Amino acid sequence: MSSHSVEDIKKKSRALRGSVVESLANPVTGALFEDDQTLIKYHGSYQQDDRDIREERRLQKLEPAYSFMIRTRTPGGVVSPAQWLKLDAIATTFAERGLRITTRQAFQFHGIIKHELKATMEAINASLIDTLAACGDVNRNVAVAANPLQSQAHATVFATAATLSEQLLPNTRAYYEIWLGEERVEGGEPEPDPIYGEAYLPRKFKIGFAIPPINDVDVFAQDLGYIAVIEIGEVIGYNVTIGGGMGATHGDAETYPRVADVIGFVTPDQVFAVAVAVITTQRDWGNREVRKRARLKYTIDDRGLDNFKSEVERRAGFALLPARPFVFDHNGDRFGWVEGENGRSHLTLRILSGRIWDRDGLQLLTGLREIAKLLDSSDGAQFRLTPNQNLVIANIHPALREQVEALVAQYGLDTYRTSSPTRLNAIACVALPTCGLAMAEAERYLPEFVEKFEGVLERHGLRQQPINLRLSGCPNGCSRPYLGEIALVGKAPGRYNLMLGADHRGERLNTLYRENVDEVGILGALDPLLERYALERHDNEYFGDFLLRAGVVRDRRIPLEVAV
Ligand code: SRM
Ligand code: SF4
Repeated sequence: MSSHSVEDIKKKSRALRGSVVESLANPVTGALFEDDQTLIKYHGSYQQDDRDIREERRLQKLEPAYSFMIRTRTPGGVVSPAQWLKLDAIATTFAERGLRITTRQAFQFHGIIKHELKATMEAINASLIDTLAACGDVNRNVAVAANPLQSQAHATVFATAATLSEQLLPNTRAYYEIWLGEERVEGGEPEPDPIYGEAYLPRKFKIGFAIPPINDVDVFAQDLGYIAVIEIGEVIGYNVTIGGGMGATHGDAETYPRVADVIGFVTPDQVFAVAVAVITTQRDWGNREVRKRARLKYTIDDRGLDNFKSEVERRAGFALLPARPFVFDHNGDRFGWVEGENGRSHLTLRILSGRIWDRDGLQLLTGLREIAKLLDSSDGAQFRLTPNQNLVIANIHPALREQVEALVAQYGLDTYRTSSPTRLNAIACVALPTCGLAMAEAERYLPEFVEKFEGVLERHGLRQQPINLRLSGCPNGCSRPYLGEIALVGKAPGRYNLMLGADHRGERLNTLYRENVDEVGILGALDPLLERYALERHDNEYFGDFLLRAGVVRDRRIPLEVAV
């Protein structure tokens, strides 16, 4: 869809109302009217169809099997056990594919049919979680380091992020009217929106808070990032990053992934002002003519980083201080039990591709339900989604630890104990069958690919070496593949671009190594490189860093065209 039409739809929408109510009431089709398909994103939902049966239905002259995906706005991915139980019940009642943890710490429900959309939205809101602005050209779910180690810092950073998420919501009542039956003031004008205006942002906008030394949020992939600076256990402020982003289009050098730039330091009380300054500058300067060039990263490259930063400082009304030193050591998760500073235990579980369901011999949904029931009455216990699609059960009272451990073992939730490090941190986006943009499999292919890849690692004595592996079904990059030491980016069914050589800290992009290759081609390309790595690597040298040192890839920290 061209920028023009999306821009028109937004402006004419009367603050995101459009004709969603009429679309929902239309009994003739399982779809919404076209413009409402755009607007519903701002309410946290996407219209999709089951691509596995698209062709079959076409031949039968049936409309596609339309259904809806709903995404929650859950800053930092934190919910209580009681909320977990409600979300589980919603997934069981209305959705088809269980609960899905996303790479931005949201829950997704897939396969909800149109006439149950309102009931599902009501049920989500009844759990005190909403879906407003989870998608669309607005600030999305705010990601926060899931870090279970520094409990105090996490609590502070989480609170800041949750407040910011609230402050940056669009100022419309449309959501409450359409889904929750709020009465519209008769003849009322659409609410003015001081941050977004009537056309919202040119494109989606993403914020992440990192707590070094773990870069689990991939802060350099965010439009706006805050890197917590902690002194003697206190968060004294944040280094600010701008202009990260992953999305690209095959064969279009105008689009590319980009790592963010660090532009300075702010104190905690300046977090909101700097966010509003960055967002409104992007609102006013961003490209509304060419949608593919509308992300903040392109605005910065087109207008110049220094220029953009000066405008942000002008709008914020203060100058950013010089950035403070920071060090990241990795962008994955830390699995198993850790003791928090708060006397509580935290357990990080591996959830393959974030998919939680009872299927294929798994009982993940049931197991986590039992754990949630156990923790429901324990004060402070939390379920925390990680940006790597995993799950932290946080703040477990010492008296309950053994029972949690027993349930984890009973329901097979302890795969973190036996999985190879590469399998543990591998990420795959959803892709087929629900994603309308997928060109190849990702989530459904990950287990098979990892197994074969582990075989290659084994042959070279590298099974215990953590290698950061990411699969995306298309170049949009929802698994942040361009920050993977190894990434497969979907090109066509069974075929991928093989990208290599990012670092382990999420600071350096990878490079295209083989184009449009199948599994044999991928494993065949990796085999000799892993052989060399096994023989030639320095102590503690990661695979991506080795590939750079060995000249197999080049440093793409400065954005270049995606070499396709
Ligand atoms: Fe994404 C579009 C899934 C994180 C970049 N993404 C989509 C859609 C909605 C497809 C569509 O537009 O029709 C996918 C729905 C699939 C499905 O069936 O569920 C989808 N994106 C996801 C999730 C669920 C992947 C996952 O497996 O976890 C993640 C949901 C995050 C959330 O909770 O909000 C998800 N998407 C990301 C990320 C990673 C991140 O944000 O940290 C990126 C790369 C970072 C970035 O934005 O630059 C990402 N998604 C995209 C893009 C490319 C944007 C661009 O700048 O070009 C699209 C396509 C678009 O917007 O046109 C996209
Ligand atoms: Fe879909 Fe592409 Fe995102 Fe994967 S990367 S979920 S295939 S849009």
